[in-house]
Amino acid sequence: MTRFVLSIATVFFFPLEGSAQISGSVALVEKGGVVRKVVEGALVYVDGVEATPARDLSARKVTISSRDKAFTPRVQAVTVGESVTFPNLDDIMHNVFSLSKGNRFDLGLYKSGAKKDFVFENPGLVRVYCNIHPHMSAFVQVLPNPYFTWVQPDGGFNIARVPPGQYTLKVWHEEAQTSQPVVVSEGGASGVLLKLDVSQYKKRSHLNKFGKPYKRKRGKY
Ligand SMILES: [Cu+2]
Repeated sequence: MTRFVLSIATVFFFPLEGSAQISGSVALVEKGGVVRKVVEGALVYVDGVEATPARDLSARKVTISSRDKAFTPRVQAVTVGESVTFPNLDDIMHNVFSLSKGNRFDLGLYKSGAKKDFVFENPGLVRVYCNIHPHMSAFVQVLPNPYFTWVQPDGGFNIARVPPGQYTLKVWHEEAQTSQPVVVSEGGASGVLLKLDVSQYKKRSHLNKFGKPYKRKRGKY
């Protein structure tokens, strides 16, 4: 009987997922040690959590639109098995594709107003491009668990309901990435500072969906 009462108490009063949070800030350090004033497109996530997901992400819709010959937003994060919808909001055709290992796809050429989905089945960074417009690029981070968050413009971040444990905290930004160990106690982990050296970043070019260089037509795209 005692055991029964205890197990009921465990279920109702001590939820399986953690109530601890990881909070801190991210600094993007440019040439000369200057810290960028506004942080945009930085993702912080916890690697190594094996507990039941604390957040049900199944109802949310993740979208990357093609608008004004650009992907918007340019960076998204999903958990393994989630899909992203790619609507074409332009008056011209686009062809969204990726050659990234584990999540290769080609949505084909589609017109204004149409949209297509892709389910991301493997963890990792996915580079998304358009086969018509070489300057269009986006990123999808496919993560094994839902313990991630976007960094606020002022650099602050907060990942809620993390189960206590020892993990690796990672931060990804298009221009730099880093990771460091984090110990999450019952009281969480606060004041975590992640510094990214973005001074060495160089924009990279890419090939089309056939693995060939893009062909410029009449000097325009
Ligand atoms: Cu395009």
